[in-house]
Amino acid sequence: MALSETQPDETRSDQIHLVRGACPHDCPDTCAVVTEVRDGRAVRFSADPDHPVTQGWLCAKVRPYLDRVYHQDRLLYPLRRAGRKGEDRWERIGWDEAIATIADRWRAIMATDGAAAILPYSYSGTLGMVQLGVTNGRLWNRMGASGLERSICGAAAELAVETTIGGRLAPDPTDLLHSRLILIWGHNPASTNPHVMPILREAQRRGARVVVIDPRRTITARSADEHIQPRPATDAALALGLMHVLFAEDLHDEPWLEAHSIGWRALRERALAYPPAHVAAITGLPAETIVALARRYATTKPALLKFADGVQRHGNGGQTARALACLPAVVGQYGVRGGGLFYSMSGWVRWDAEAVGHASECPPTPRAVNMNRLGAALTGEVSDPPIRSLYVFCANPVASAPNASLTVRGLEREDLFTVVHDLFMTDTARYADLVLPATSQLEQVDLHKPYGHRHLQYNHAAIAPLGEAKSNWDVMRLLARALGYDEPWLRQDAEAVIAEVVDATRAHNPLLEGITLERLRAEGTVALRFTPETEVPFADGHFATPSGKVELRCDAMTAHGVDPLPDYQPPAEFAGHTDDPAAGDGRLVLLTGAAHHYVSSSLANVPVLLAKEGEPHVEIHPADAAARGIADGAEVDVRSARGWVRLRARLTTGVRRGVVVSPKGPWPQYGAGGRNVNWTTSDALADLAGQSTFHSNLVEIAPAREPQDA
Ligand SMILES: Nc1nc2c(c(=O)[nH]1)N[C@H]1C(S)=C(S)[C@@H](COP(=O)(O)OP(=O)(O)OC[C@H]3O[C@@H](n4cnc5c(=O)[nH]c(N)nc54)[C@H](O)[C@@H]3O)O[C@H]1N2
Ligand SMILES: Nc1nc2c(c(=O)[nH]1)N[C@H]1C(S)=C(S)[C@@H](COP(=O)(O)OP(=O)(O)OC[C@H]3O[C@@H](n4cnc5c(=O)[nH]c(N)nc54)[C@H](O)[C@@H]3O)O[C@H]1N2
Ligand code: SF4
Ligand SMILES: [Mo]
Repeated sequence: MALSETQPDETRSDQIHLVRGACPHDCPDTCAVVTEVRDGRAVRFSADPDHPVTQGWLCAKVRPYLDRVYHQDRLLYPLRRAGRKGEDRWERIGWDEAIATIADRWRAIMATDGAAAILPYSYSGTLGMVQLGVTNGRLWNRMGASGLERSICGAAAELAVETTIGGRLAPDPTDLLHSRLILIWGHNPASTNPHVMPILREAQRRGARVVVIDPRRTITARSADEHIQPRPATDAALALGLMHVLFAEDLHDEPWLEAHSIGWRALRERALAYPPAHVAAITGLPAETIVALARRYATTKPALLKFADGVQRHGNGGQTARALACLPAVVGQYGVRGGGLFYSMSGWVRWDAEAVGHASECPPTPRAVNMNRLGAALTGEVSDPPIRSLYVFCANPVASAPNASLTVRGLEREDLFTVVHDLFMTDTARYADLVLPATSQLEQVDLHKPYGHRHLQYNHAAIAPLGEAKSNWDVMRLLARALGYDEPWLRQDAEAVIAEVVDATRAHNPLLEGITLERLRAEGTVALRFTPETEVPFADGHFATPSGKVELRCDAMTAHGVDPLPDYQPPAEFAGHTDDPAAGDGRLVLLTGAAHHYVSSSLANVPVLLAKEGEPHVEIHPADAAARGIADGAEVDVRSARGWVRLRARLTTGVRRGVVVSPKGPWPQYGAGGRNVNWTTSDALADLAGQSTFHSNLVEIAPAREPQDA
């Protein structure tokens, strides 16, 4: 069987073929995958053996992907609510009725309140350009619906990195092989960016030192050469402490700073306020550790700093990301192969915004609602007009957004018309008036632009849609027609959309030279056109900031209400908090990062993955557990100012004292009392970009009490 045959033909039942695709999940690796199809059914799902990053293997969570595609709980037909909201009683209806119902309700809402009363809510069920990007744009723009501030994940770091160095431009992952020192800062690639791990291992074999900075001994930390465990949300202080040592010991790269940055003297002055002893008191690290790390960072080059979004999901996440993005400049590591910053690739190719959304042909977006405030928005924070209809796709906010009890209260509103388009009856879908069945990646066409490597990945449909499932974009096209919009860009099929967006983007981005729909379809994986001059980011010394330099002092921050110099302020949630067991109030900081076997709440209903991940749990240090009378394996109630969740305690010395860890993702409907950890997390916004603050979460933990009280 050759890989050449990429188009299934459902009319013939005797065919066996291999179909190229892309993993759609929110993961930087965007693996190239191959589906083996027999008689119209996918029988094997595996990694492309020839892809330079995928390297022939898939992560533990996506390996059993056919269990998701053919899951017995797949939604196959549109459903209409037949009971109370949340009661999970449904009746089957046809697509014609579903689409007509939505169009009628929306027309009525638009007539009385305007389209601003309709809120589309989506995030990262798939990262495809068509099924997420275009679906998130065109119809809503045409209607003039409310926009969504997409700030649940990494908004603060995205803005901080862009304003500091001019773009989210990371090196090729294989450039890590040139690094001598790699700082993995508040990031857990063994779970969240797995295909970088073999490269890290090889770099270590070649003599590189890997240092992980994380309050938890993650899988990544276990194989590092050094693991540093600061208090949560103190990373900006740690970074400024490193700068203090670098400047004080004359280890900074002054000629580089002079030539390529602005504001380094002001930054030096700021760093003066962070001597090691002071930073030790803030971070809970020995002063010697801070001094040693600074010296190593300055003298072991090339030195690379790699972080992702977990570390900035705190009240001070914006300034944390600013401080981290400044560090490579202080030691002159931007533009050096194997050095610099590895945050994200998203800036190399930015899809032509007009081709994606056609906004210039549409009414202006009336307002943007911060997705972290969904519960608040639905219960009164957003008015004039209030939100009357919510359309959710590629997202599961009851499971994944903060302060879930408020989200649920909003979704329970009888006057709110909610539509959820998903593959499964998620906890969010249970509160819908209409539930629409979505296709899986094997049943839809899309194009992917990874944020962790420098190729484009085309996804062919491998099988026909299950039941009556429809793709996101196909539903948008049906709704557009029902609403009477006849623009050609609301009618194109997915391939025509891809051709339009790729062509428009190629016109202003030489990295896409020679890349067309035809090539993408035929080759599946297409490398961006880097040249020796462009392959190392910033090698030309140019930064696409207003000054053309690294903006250590970044005046753009002022407009965002943030100090133009990085600084350390504890998150508001932690005001007055101490983790000193003798002096504190006994509350602990709860971190809720990635689960190894799920992607957010996606995949957290696949039996084999549920078994591997185990019961929803919380890791706690044995000393903290003993002080609360908690034994290993005991049920505990975890309670914050927002609410509580019941979890199973796992005692481990792998977490810092004062810190507890419960991975995100478990479905509330499988949890005790129908809850997950987001019943405790905060919907307060961070210092920058309306960022979520999941990890700035103080909780009390005690042995579970019966009966459970609210
Ligand atoms: N397996 C798996 N992979 C995923 C996901 C998933 O759910 N599961 N989610 C995907 C998504 S949506 C994203 S955004 C990325 C996120 O990718 P990562 O950022 O790598 O993942 P997180 O687990 O969110 O956070 C990383 C680490 O930050 C640590 N951390 C939290 N607070 C602090 C702090 O204040 N200081 C320091 N130094 N460390 C801190 C946590 O202990 C955690 O180990 O992963 C993606 N990949
Ligand atoms: N406590 C805590 N919570 C967190 C975080 C944290 O660190 N701690 N991290 C946050 C982060 S980083 C992120 S990115 C968010 C992610 O939050 P969400 O974007 O809400 O991600 P999921 O919970 O995985 O929900 C995605 C849904 O999309 C559906 N889906 C998948 N493909 C398709 C498709 O093609 N069409 C349609 N219509 N649906 C599809 C899936 O079945 C799934 O139900 O979670 C956040 N939640
Ligand atoms: S989740 Fe990430 S590592 Fe796993 S298959 Fe998908 S892209 Fe690859
Ligand atoms: Mo995310």
